[in-house]
Amino acid sequence: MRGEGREGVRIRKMQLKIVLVGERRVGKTSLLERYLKNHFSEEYTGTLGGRVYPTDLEVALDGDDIALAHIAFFDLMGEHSVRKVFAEPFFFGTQGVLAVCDVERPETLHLIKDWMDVVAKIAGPVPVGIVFNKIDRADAMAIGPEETAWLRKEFPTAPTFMTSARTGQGVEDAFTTIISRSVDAVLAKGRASRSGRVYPTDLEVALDGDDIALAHIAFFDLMGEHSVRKTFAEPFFFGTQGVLAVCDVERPETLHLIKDWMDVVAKIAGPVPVGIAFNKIDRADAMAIGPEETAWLRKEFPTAPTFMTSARTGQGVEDAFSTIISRSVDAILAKGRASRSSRVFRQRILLFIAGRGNLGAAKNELFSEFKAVLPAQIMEELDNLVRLEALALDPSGTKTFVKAAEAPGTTRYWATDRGKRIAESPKGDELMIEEIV
Ligand SMILES: Nc1nc2c(ncn2[C@@H]2O[C@H](COP(=O)(O)OP(=O)(O)OP(=O)(O)O)[C@@H](O)[C@H]2O)c(=O)[nH]1
Ligand SMILES: [Mg+2]
Repeated sequence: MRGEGREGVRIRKMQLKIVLVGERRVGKTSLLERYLKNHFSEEYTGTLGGRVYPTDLEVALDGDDIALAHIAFFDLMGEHSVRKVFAEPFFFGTQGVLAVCDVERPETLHLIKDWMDVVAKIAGPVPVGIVFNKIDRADAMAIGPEETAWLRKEFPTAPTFMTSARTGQGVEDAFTTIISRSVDAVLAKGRASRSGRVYPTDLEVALDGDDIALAHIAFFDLMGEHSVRKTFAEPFFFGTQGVLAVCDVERPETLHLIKDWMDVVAKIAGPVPVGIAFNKIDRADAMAIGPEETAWLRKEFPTAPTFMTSARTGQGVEDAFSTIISRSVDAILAKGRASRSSRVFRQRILLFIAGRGNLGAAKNELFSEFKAVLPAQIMEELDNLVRLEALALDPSGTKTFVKAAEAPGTTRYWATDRGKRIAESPKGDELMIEEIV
């Protein structure tokens, strides 16, 4: 089957945030461990704060189209006080939810509603799946017709799953369903925004020339507490695209401690633009930051712009924010340019292999042909070309898929008829991978 009016496969790349919510001890961490690592532990340690499990998945779409989803599963501690304090950084940008209860404890089902209310308030209406976990203990099953009726009333459209993280039963189904519903929701949103109905404009940023970026920006204001940072580092900083590190001119130690914050952010989000704000400069008489601190700063953060700000008078504030915003936008655009250059590289690989005719080319030969390119990148593009049906692992062009990273070095690739045609007269969009944001 083919997508309407279009020849060939389309690859659509996207990022997804899926959160697991529910009371303590219901089995959120266990379900993730089972799904991602096929592992189960009887022991209960409890999640301290939150963890993020990133994973890459290929999801089949209508026709032959494929979604390449980079999914971050957020596993949060099922603690009400924590949810109350950190709801915004936890749930902002959520695109799918698995709400988990424990069949042995009916109250954990009813409390799902509180979790969902908080998520919906911050992330809006997103796909939800309800998971009844621990069904291996069916003898202790405390969820009957009354609970089921309540559920249908409160969540009329949510699919339900009977799972056991212990035996694995139902786990795959729960995750696959919520992933595919979330992918559909993200694509539907993309279609809506292309048709101009949804306009996520919060800010316009001027770019080089007359271009304008419309940026939907979320500012995260986090508590400056080290114990909190330690416990919640992953859910707080995952996906960060820019940082404004703030110190207090009256307390020089707050400048030095910026380094600890930045180390944690960099570990989780990678290198992102940073700005450093020296705040409270209206109290310049109390200024405790001198040449020594400035020298240290230049050494530790050679490229970071600094700002003298006063939240009280407003001085420098606009400048600090607009600088960090425009640097973050630049960094994102640079990533986009990198993805265009991968398209060019994808084409070069195809040309090379098509040029080999019936001989095809082995993975190892490609590594030595494209020495300047990292093997990981070569393998990624080989996979993309197979997904796009321009290459095949068989001279007859039959579509089978083996990840290049898992195939031996002698594995050979051949150009398919479609691949040969594209190699002869590339039209540009045939090897395109659409990035959905
Ligand atoms: N029998 C059985 N036990 C399970 C199952 N899933 C989890 N458990 C056990 O239940 C306990 C709690 O599991 P966790 O995955 O840590 O629960 P959680 O929801 O992540 O808890 P918090 O992180 O504290 O919010 C552990 O002792 C698990 O071994 C299951 O399907 N069957
Ligand atoms: Mg847990």
